[in-house]
Amino acid sequence: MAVGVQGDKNTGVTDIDFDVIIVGAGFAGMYMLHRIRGMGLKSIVFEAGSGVGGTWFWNRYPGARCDVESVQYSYQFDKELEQEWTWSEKYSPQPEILKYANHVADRFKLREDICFNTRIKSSVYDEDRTQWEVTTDQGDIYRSSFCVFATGCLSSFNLPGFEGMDDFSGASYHTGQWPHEGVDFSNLRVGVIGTGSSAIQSIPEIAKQAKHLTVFQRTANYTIPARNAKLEEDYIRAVKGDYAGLRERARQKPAGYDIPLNPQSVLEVTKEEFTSEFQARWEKGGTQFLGAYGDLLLKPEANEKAAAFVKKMIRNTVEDPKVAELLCPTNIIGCKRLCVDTDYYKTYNRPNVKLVDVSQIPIDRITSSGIAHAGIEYEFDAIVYATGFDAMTGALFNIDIRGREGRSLKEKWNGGPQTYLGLTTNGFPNMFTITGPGSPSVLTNMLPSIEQHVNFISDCISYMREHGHSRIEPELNAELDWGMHVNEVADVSLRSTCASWYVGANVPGKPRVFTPYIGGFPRYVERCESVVANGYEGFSLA
Ligand code: N01
Repeated sequence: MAVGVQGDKNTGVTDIDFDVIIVGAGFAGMYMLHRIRGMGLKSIVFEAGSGVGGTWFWNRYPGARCDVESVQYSYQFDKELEQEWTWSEKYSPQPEILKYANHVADRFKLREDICFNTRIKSSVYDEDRTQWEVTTDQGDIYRSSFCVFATGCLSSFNLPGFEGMDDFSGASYHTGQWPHEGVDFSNLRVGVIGTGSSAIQSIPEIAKQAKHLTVFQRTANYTIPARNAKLEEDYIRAVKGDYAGLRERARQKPAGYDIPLNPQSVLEVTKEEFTSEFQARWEKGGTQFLGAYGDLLLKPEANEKAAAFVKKMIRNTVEDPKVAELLCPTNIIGCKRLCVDTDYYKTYNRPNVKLVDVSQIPIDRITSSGIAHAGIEYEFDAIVYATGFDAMTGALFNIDIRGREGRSLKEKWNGGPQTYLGLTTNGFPNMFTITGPGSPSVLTNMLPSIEQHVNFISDCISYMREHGHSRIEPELNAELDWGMHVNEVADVSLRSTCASWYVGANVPGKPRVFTPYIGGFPRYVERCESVVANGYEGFSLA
């Protein structure tokens, strides 16, 4: 199957010694580079793609857009940048977000220190030199005092090993590795495997083009209408007039995202009241639906009220009752990531769209002409794998990372990731992960979470220089305590109770651990600030 973007492999870099090597030129790597350069240090970014943008560089499938409102899914470190950039829609489409990433790269002249089309193969800590030795896919070796992995949480795509995939004579695509030139599905018979966020965004768009579309669903997902819209000038003016206030309000919210949250219990109000609240939030659209009541993700009986409302909306929308039932999820709403869509359920009323349930009998195999399932062979011209990612650890494990005494990160994390604050791990000195496992990351608005991590790392490096330290590493006890805390808070939430990618359930053989920190952005920031205020408590500095 042909995926990926090829490009010029020549790095063109002549120096080999850096203060900081950064891996990845998405939003995390770009801001990291900007901060490090601002400190007068020498840094370089290695990026596998031919351009900046990370997630937004690779995920170009039809209908791709962010489901966090754009005015909040943006950098806040530079006030002029905030004022000069104007978002066109409530949820901007992928090309606009990529344009923003490119604008930032140009505005801060980042490209000159980014080495594109270069994948890092290994990163090994050299104890004698107290340096990281980083090797590229061209065999070039670079060294640095610090190594920062800005490799993304959802960047290593997951392609289930269906038998016969290479036999298919048509075209194959993965939503996370979409061809840059786009795909024309006109007059084609298309099969889509998966019904997560990427599928739910792309299915309505593919259905409009394709001659026929068949969707293979293993688990039905909850999705809320986006109600996307062009942003009015008055709204933009108001946001730009009070960006500081918006950012501050967002910082106080658990997801670092300013949406209306009602702390009340749904179990304390009447059916009329909660139905009207759910209806209002359904009409408003987006993930704020789950903010309707404070206990929706804490108590199954509370969750059931919201789930029942969405199922009623599905049954009201989908004309064929059998298809409607198949689309009604049976699990907790919000346990798997809540999706946001435009016309997803309505798409199943189209005569050219068919839903196939693969929950009881798995897909048998891919054949030369399509997909075989339960004794039927479906014929396709194109297959779209919307099968997600090896989340949180996949991109890190694609690199052979070795710390003290040659210990491999993959081996250390064999039973699940172990980190201190999701930023560092014992045995791997001077190494940082941005939005790593054990940090709020994917449960928050990624942009403020990225900025908070980059600021922590930059301030830490400054502190070390000011105090004559050249080495930092988290203490094992601090790491174990943090791990216990991450697990404790996860156990309180219903989010940890189903087979989602949050617990690694989508990748066979992956340890089942709830990976992100669910204690909330404000609590996490407070903890990081207290660590710093106590002279980098939990870290050993030398
Ligand atoms: O991936 P997913 P995604 N046979 O893992 C199915 C973010 N995101 O790319 O649920 C049959 O959610 C799998 O089935 P099941 C967001 O955080 C954000 O859609 O495992 N089916 C599932 O239906 C999101 O959560 C945005 O039973 C198989 C699907 O493939 C995350 O990225 C947009 C299968 C994978 O869904 C990942 O989303 C897009 C098999 N063998 C993504 N293996 C926005 O901001 C897997 N599946 C809007």
